[in-house]
Amino acid sequence: MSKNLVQFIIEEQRQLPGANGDFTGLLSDIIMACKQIAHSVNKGALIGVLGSAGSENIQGETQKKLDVITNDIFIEANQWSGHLAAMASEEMDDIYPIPAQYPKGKFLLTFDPLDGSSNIDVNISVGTIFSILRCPEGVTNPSAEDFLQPGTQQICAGYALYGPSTMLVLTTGHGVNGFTLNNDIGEFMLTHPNMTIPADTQEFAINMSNQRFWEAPVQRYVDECVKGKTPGGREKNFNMRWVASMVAEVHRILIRGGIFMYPFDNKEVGKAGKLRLLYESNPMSFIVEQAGGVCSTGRERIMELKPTGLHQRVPVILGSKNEVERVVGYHKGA
Ligand code: AHM
Ligand code: MG
Repeated sequence: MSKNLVQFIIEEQRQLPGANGDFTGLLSDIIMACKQIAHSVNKGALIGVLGSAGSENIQGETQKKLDVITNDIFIEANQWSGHLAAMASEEMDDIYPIPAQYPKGKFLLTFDPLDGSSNIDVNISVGTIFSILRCPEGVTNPSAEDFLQPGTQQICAGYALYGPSTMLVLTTGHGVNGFTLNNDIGEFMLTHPNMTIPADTQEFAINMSNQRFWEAPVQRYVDECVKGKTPGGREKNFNMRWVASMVAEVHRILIRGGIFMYPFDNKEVGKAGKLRLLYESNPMSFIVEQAGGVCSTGRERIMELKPTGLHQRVPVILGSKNEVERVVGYHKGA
């Protein structure tokens, strides 16, 4: 029988010098939160969780009921056990310090509790993204500043995908492994060991309705993909997908390769793209790089960016190495 996720993490932790059960404990809480979210997402209209919450988050986006519910689930599951010093989420303006009645731990957690939530009312895949950082040495009451660490400092990143089956995909910096939720026994089982992204691909993902707002290098790349062998001058023809759920797009790329872009655009002044660095782009970059892919803004490696704000947005170009490097090359030449 294959391993379950907790067994896998315990075995991985045994390899790390000086590690204690803290990290395994934290991951168990995150796993529990993802199972609860899977349950709510799966029951949908039966338990009245679809539709708008009638509120807005700090990004000015209308929150769905499930955005709020899943944020609460993540907080409830992770605040009590003494592993965390604070949390930050797409759905909260400021950081969430661990309340005084609970012990404080040495980790910081960032998350997007329901990524792709515009899909929820139409019953299309959504996900949860999370990233674990160390709380800086000597800090017991972290501030937002303490979260502004480059992605290279992440010690773990993962996502849960609520699709036809529920999956959890994880890296601690030793490759990427995928687990499928067996609902009969309530455990995530290792089903996709050592996930790797092929270096070449014939599939691209981008929201084409933003085309007029892109910069010249992305215009050129997508134009060539669309035109393929003739008249595009590429050695192959391309296929396109857009799920509008980054978790689903990254998962597809981990399974069969591809390139995903939410690039710089000039749609709204002061918003460089759409995806947020700390709880979307960095964790996905950690996973994709660990699977052999590449992640860039077009100009810089995403994980080397020094964050400037909790909800900072960055352009994202990620996936199969040879295609991402081609787009980066077009930026250099521009
Ligand atoms: P969200 O976290 O508010 O759901 O937004 C992030 C999502 C990504 O999952 C997806 O790639 C992108 O937004 C889709 O954006 P668009 O609707 O502009 O195509
Ligand atoms: Mg999101």
